[in-house]
Amino acid sequence: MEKTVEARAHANVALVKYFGKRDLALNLPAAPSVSITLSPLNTVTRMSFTDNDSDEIWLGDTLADSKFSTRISNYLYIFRELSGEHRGVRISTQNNFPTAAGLASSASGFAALAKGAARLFGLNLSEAEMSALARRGSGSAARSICDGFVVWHRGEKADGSDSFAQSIAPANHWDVRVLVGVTTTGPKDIGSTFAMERTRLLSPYYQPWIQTTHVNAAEAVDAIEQKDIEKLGEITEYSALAMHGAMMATEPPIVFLKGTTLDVFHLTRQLRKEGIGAYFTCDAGPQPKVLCEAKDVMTVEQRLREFPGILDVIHCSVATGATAHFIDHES
Ligand code: 2P0
Repeated sequence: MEKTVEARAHANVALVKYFGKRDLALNLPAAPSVSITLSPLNTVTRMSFTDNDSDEIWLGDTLADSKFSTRISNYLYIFRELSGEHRGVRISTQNNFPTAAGLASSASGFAALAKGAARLFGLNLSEAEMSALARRGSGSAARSICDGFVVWHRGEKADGSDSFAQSIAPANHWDVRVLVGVTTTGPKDIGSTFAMERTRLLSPYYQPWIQTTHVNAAEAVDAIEQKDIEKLGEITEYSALAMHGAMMATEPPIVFLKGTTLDVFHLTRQLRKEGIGAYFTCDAGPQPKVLCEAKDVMTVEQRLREFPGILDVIHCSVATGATAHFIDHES
């Protein structure tokens, strides 16, 4: 019986967003980004070698379609080259949250896959090397490798070896929460990679967006170190709105925000008027996310749950980085 690896990685939410690449093939970002690794949103992936050279990819109980399987097989080629091992791999992967609805499933998915594949293929890698490999699968996956509060460096090198994420502070550094307001569970209309490229090529606000992101990333790191929720929250809102502003200024425009998403942004402003430190963010999808400290979370969650258009609320805490280990039983 082939040995099975079980890998687990959490999703992450960017407070300072990654939105634009300096290299499309290597997923090299045009600017740094800053994130929080989030529990309970995770991907669990089991992997073992097959007795032939074909890969077999399962999404839960369903065999993946050829487009998805090809993306995974192409990605595994990196591990085959590094290890010299060319056997096929059987993979079964499961998210505990909706896929492709702006909840960063590719981040936890590729982080778990990278971590599991490194273990299966017997590669002994540093966390920075691990993060850079996860990045090749999906940019934001670089951050899901790491513990707690995370910065992903832009890097300067053409080969991307200096573009990896690292923890700024561990998960227990500061008890902040992120409440994800679920407005829809269906797949989104356009993918974030496509939206990013179109924004880079067509938005007149792309260069200013990238310039401000450099400054905001450095300030967000300081705010996290100082546990300054007001400073971090203001940067977080600015980054999300500036990213959406840049993409909305393409022709034709890219608009992920729905009415409910924007209404939740105004809810956070109202909460702040009431003295509660709640701050809005949103990724390439319609789900609003609200950042606050643990002391305020019960109030913020209640207000979000009763808000019109919010179907559900996922209450997230700061999580540790990705793990992988061999398990005894058959996958
Ligand atoms: C982020 N997003 O920083 C930003 C904010 C979406 C909006 O990273 O092309 O799936 O695979 O590198 O990582 C989502 O983009 O894109 C993302 P690729 P990815 O979280």
